[in-house]
Amino acid sequence: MTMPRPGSTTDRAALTAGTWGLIEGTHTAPAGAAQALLVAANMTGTPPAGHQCYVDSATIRIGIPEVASVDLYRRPITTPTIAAYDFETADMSGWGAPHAGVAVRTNSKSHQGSWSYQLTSDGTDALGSHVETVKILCTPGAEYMVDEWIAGSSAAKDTFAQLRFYDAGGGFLQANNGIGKPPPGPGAWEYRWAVGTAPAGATHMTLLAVLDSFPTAGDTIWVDEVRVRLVNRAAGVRVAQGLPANAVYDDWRGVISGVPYEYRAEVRSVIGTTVGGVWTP
Ligand SMILES: [Ca+2]
Repeated sequence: MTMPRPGSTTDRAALTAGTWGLIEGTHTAPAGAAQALLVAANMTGTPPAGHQCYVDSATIRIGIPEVASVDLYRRPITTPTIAAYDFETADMSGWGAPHAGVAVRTNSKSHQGSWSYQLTSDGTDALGSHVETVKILCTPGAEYMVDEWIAGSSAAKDTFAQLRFYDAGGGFLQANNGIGKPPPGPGAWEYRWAVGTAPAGATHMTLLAVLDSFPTAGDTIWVDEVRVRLVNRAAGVRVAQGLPANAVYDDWRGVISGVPYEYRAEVRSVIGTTVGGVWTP
């Protein structure tokens, strides 16, 4: 018998004979740890002679590290919001018919406030189910950004934001997809965005939330905080550096200047990686 090494943790599952099963776990290296060892296959329960197990795709990777410090950036709001949808009122006139599914406003789940927009796929289109706004005026050559929060019932189905552009006759011209990926877990919210330049002849655009990856009947997404505006590439100025996690910062210039500002946080982890936050008024 091999004794567990200091700090070792076991993730186990009883598997059905002849079928593959995913076994995974998340663990924090204890103080003083310098190395990690992945024991990919360990049959327990005193297996009889000849008992076999197979291992494939054994990986070990760094999870989400602890926050070390936060920098705060500020910039003037030079591209105001053109349209925004939070679903807090019963007015759904900004949305058209859903595609390959049924969509309802719901207070069973929300990212902002109490309400969101829920799309349940009917599984009739392998290319995806989506909800789409009504057409919004746009200017050819202008660069737009839609951003939104999407939750998905399945951690195996991609979701993404999309911009679509139409001509004066309502004809479809172009679609711009954001990055598609599954939610971080079943029912968990994640930020999605898409950027696109309105092509020549475009007079209108729509904003979409798409459920991809061959949705089947019953697959569900929830959408909240959908907004669109012109792209602003200004990096802003850093107004605070090295804040601890969950810090509160009073930006006096922002208060007294009268200029409408927006802010974003840039988070540095204990292992030196950085991730930038969303610009928020
Ligand atoms: Ca909401």
